[in-house]
Amino acid sequence: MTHLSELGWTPDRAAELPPGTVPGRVLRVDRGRLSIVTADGESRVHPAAALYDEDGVAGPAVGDWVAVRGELAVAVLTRTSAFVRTGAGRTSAAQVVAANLDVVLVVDALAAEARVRRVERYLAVAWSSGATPVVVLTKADLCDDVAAAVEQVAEDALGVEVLPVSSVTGEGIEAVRALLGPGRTGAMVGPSGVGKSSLANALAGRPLAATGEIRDDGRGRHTTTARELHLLPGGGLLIDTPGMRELALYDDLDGVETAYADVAELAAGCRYRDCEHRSEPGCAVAAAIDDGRLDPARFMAWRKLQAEAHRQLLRVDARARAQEKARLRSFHRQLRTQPFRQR
Ligand SMILES: Nc1nc2c(ncn2[C@@H]2O[C@H](COP(=O)(O)OP(=O)(O)OP(=O)(O)O)[C@@H](O)[C@H]2O)c(=O)[nH]1
Ligand SMILES: [Mg+2]
Ligand SMILES: [Zn+2]
Repeated sequence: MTHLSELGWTPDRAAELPPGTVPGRVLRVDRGRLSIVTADGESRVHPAAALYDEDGVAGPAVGDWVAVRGELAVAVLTRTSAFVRTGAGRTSAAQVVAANLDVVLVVDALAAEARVRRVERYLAVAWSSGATPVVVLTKADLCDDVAAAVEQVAEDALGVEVLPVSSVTGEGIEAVRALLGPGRTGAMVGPSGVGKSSLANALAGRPLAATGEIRDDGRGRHTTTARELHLLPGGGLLIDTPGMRELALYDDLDGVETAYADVAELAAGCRYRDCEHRSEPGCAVAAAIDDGRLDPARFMAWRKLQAEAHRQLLRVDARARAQEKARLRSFHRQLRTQPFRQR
């Protein structure tokens, strides 16, 4: 018998359970079958067809709580957070990568190039998940100057914890474990080959997941092929995901405004319609940051997503794109030099 709280269950979810059902947490989704864990242990169930919607985001995802009756999952309980990957084009649907997370571990390797830019994109999506993002920089054993690399990333990921780790030497593993106390759920997201599964194994102290070399021919082989929730010995829950080659961000401003409705609402209260929320008088966003109602890191993420959405809209217009690039450069320069008022 597993205590439900050990699976991350919170009593307030009980009100949503239809009569005659028990709660189960989704460990894995395979071709329409769900591997779940309930108080009685692990089993496989079928999801009721009614659980799926056109967008595909309502259907059960790894980390979801489902209401189970016999061998059928009859409802997906309201998510308290979700890491959602939006489609690359206008037509492709959004996808729930992992649900009901306390923390999103944005994983990248200290050995890789272009780290900051990559981490930035993942962080932007992580911020809209509703869970707390943390950056985990792996392969510290391969990096000559870990402190400098951490500092560089931390500068861009304002307000977000940045943890260097090595699954080989064990450096930093305890700090990650500390984020995943009993009943707390984390999901690892990041490119293929950065060491997500290796980190899962290091945290578990035993091989949970297959790991592998990535090929250098650019074709890229993904070692992990399915998202899966693992129960860690210390009581935490960890979702391992296959590397994402390309993390498409919102390609429309509406998506950004929906994910960041709180910031958008604040911005609507600024004195000037075209307020850039820098130092304009009557800026409601700056006021909210000052008195602690808005996390400055969330504000920064919103800004970056907005810039990204703009860029996506302009992708067919080369000239506009060049102009946009110049604007973005100065925008990022400003972000770095802006004397940010920390709480
Ligand atoms: N030196 C060193 N190598 C590591 C470390 N962590 C992982 N690796 C190596 O990096 C390679 C990829 O590791 P994986 O854990 O499979 O990477 P992944 O992020 O799970 O990759 P996908 O499943 O494809 O998304 C393997 O050869 C690992 O041995 C580390 O901390 N140090
Ligand atoms: Mg993997
Ligand atoms: Zn403003």
